[in-house]
Amino acid sequence: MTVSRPSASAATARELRAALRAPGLTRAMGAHSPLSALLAEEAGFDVIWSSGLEISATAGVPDANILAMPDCLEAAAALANAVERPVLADCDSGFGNVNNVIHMVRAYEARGIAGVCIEDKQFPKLNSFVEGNQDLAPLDDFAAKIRAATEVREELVVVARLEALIAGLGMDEALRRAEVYERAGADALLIHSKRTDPDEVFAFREAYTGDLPVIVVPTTYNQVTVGELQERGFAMAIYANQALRSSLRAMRETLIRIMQDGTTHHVEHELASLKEIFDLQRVPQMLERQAHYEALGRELAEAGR
Ligand code: SPV
Ligand code: MG
Repeated sequence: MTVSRPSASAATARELRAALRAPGLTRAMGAHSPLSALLAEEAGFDVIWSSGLEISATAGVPDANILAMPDCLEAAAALANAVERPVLADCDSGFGNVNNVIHMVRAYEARGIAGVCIEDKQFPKLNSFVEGNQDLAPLDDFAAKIRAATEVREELVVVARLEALIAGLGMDEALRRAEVYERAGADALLIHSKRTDPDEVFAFREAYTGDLPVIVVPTTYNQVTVGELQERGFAMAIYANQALRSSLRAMRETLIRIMQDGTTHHVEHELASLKEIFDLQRVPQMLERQAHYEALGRELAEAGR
């Protein structure tokens, strides 16, 4: 998509760390492709969330560790290569045990990712909104992963994601784990909830007395506003899958119309123009570069005559 840039991991990791500590709410948008990451950046989101759900769905498989670490890494690295903003990568439960986490942290950092988020579920994990096994990893196992991740990284931000509320284990378990993950060295906590109101995450934020920035994913409690989250003291909101869901609906409806109508004429006005695609692909810049180097080439050839 864009010309490949050298790894920007250290700079974007510092940017992400600062954003998590800055006053005000940092907004992250889920992406699954460089194109969707570019759109998120263009819309003004501060951080790109490399979403396991979106990447799996785009590959046509469940979000259940069906894709392996290298698949997720390639997808996240492609986002990081396309945008300036930091990429925070969803790394599920770390793709295995502490050894997998160590390998993962080094690999992600080497590919220009700013931060990784590891959740305290068992491997293989299942998407938090799917009914099924949401069992947590033993506390010591996950604390070990967080400690190892923070000891082997250079600058990479390490987010510890708490799934106690998703697993139905209650607030005390979430708070107990939060305290341990903080002691283990996490840079931030992500508290996940599948409730349709934000009361549970508000209660967590109020009861958590530690020093780490707290991140939320307001998918099901989508009535919550940036102002409310900011007021409650959250550091970041991740809008994890809205872009994919919006494009899915649009694609499905367009395809059905084309099939029904026997022409694309009636949907044409609803579609993005080819120019919009060319602009996102940076075609004008490519042609400009080409003209520049072709002119230089002619000059060099002239001088050699
Ligand atoms: C993802 O985007 O893959 C996430 C968020 O992990 S959620 O789908 O809410 O679990
Ligand atoms: Mg995920």
